[in-house]
Amino acid sequence: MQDLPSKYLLTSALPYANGALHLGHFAGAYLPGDIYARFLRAMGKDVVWVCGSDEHGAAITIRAKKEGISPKEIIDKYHNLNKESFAQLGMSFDIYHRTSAELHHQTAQDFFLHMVEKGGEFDVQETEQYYDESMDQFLADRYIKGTCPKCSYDSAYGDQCENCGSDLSPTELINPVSILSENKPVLRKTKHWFFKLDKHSEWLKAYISEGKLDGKQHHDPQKWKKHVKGQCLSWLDELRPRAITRDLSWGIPVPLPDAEGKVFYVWFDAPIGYISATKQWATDNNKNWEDYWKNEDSQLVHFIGKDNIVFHCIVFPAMLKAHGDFNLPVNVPANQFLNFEGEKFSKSRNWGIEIHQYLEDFADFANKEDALRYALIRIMPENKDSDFKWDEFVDLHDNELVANLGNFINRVVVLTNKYFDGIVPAASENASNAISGIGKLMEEYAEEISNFNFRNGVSKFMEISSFGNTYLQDESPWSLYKAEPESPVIKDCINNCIQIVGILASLAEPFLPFSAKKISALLQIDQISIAQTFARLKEKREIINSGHQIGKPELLFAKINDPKDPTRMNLIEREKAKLLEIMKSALPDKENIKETITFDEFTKMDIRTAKVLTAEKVEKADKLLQLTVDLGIEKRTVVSGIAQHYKPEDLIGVEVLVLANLAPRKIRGVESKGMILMAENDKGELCLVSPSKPFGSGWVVR
Ligand code: B3M
Ligand code: ZN
Repeated sequence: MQDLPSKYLLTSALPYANGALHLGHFAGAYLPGDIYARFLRAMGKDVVWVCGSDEHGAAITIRAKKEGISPKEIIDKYHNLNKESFAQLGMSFDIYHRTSAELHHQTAQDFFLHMVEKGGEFDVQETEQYYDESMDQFLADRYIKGTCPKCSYDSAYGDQCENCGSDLSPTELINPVSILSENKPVLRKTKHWFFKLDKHSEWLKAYISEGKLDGKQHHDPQKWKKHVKGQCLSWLDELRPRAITRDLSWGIPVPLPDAEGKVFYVWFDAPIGYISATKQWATDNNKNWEDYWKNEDSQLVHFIGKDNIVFHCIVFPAMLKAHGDFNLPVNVPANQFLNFEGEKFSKSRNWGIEIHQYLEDFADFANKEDALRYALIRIMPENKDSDFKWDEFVDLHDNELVANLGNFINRVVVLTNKYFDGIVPAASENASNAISGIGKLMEEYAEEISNFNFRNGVSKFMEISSFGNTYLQDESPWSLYKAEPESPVIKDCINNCIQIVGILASLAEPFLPFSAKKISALLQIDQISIAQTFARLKEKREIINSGHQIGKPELLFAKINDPKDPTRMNLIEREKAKLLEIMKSALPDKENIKETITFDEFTKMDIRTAKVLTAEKVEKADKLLQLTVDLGIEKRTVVSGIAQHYKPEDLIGVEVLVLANLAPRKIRGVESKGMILMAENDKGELCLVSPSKPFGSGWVVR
């Protein structure tokens, strides 16, 4: 493995303090940061990992209005809740700061003023902005909802469409309404500071695509995830000046005489929060924050979810460069999204589980922290979206953590106690050759983690445990023990196994810190750093010395699905039952069940399989697509109201079901002959009904 740099500044996205975090957030930006921070520290590196609450922005004031309390009450509540849940799951932040802190306000204002003094970075422009006359205030982008001009989704926000992910400005919305009053807002003139992002596009291109900065190689662009680079590159051609001020009362005041009543846009001050958090940490620990932000040897890495890529790879780097003297990120290993039991996490539908809820529901489950960490690492959405399922959570825990890792460690501890009263037997010379294969696995483990491939890293870790299990099984010291209890072969085997357990205790730290502690306690050793483990292996020294007394056998983990003790499985069943209730409550009510029809009535419908040949939008109709379908017997034109749910290009070649004998109708001037069958859920989403395997056109459905 390549030598790693020695100094790091790591950041994880500052969560908005307006709500609790769910498993998707946790797997996206925090667990990966923790794995990396713990790994680097255990490799002997100088690491500062900062995080904290993002306490400005319209989302917080909206929440406060809804709950009828002050923004301050909201941020205090969620700052504490999130901080506490993180601590319980072992997030090893060096500081969990908050952007309402005085130090942060000062830092953000100074940062801005320095940019103003340098000159050339801002344009002050008078623009027209939406104003809610009934509430007597300008509307932040988040306070305006309307129809997305790109995908026609009808609840897009003024800054972003959550359906198609497009970045919007409020005036682009079709039929905008104020969230505060539900009234139609009017346009009024106001003045704002625009950061001239477009001016930075040339060097940003070199930085993103080639990893070059100021003509020098800054980082290896090959090490950036494809989806991160892809998203950045698609942005770089369209950079425009961005307003970084807002007419709001909640936020950091813009410190200029002609900016009264204005605050910074939350995305201007939030990333500066990484800097203020580092400053606070440095003050608390007698360190110099600039060593981490300005020293060329310090590596800046941002852990985030994919919805924050643009801000961390383009906007914030441009701010840092415009300010001058700051390091830019060497990598932004953003994750994609985690879904929950096949669907997006949804607060309004109560779909998903928040981390504090998990901790409460599973309070009596001894291994709840590492069980969750393990499952989330194994399915981490590193390069594409993934899905959390309770059944898989149980499988990963029982079949891997318990059956592989727990089982191996338990067997070794039991045998050492049984054969040697718990004292590690001395091995003969060269005995360790039998397990030398582990060195390679360890190298691969470290390589994968340093490249942010945590799924692969944890698999390598489990391979070491499998290696141990196989080795122990192959040696089967119990067969020899009956005939020859003093045999050196048994001593070699047990010594080797103890070394492997020692390695596992050390290497578990980034992924399973709670188990790492427990295993070390079982071995009666102080936790050994990963760097130490590598060093001892290289010097051919034992990880755990012969003659050392280990502890008595004690089960590390218990299976969740244990017929003899259903307590843990009951917890899972309870979670699944909750979901079932949510699904049931979303189904159309019984009154909507239609009256009984006869079989003859049913057979009047001529339903057939068909293939979509062409699809295009119908002019001036948001919801309609005009399709040509191959019905086997003939080709037909059908107009279908699915434009908000399917892109035309995604429909080509799809097999669908068509009600072929529906009387033709003219829709928007187009004659539609037949109807495409679809299912509709409680959110009004439409889904095509298709044959479950490629089936061909024209076959009758009955
Ligand atoms: N609070 C957005 C989010 O939680 C934002 C991140 C700020 S990181 C500087 O998605
Ligand atoms: Zn959209």
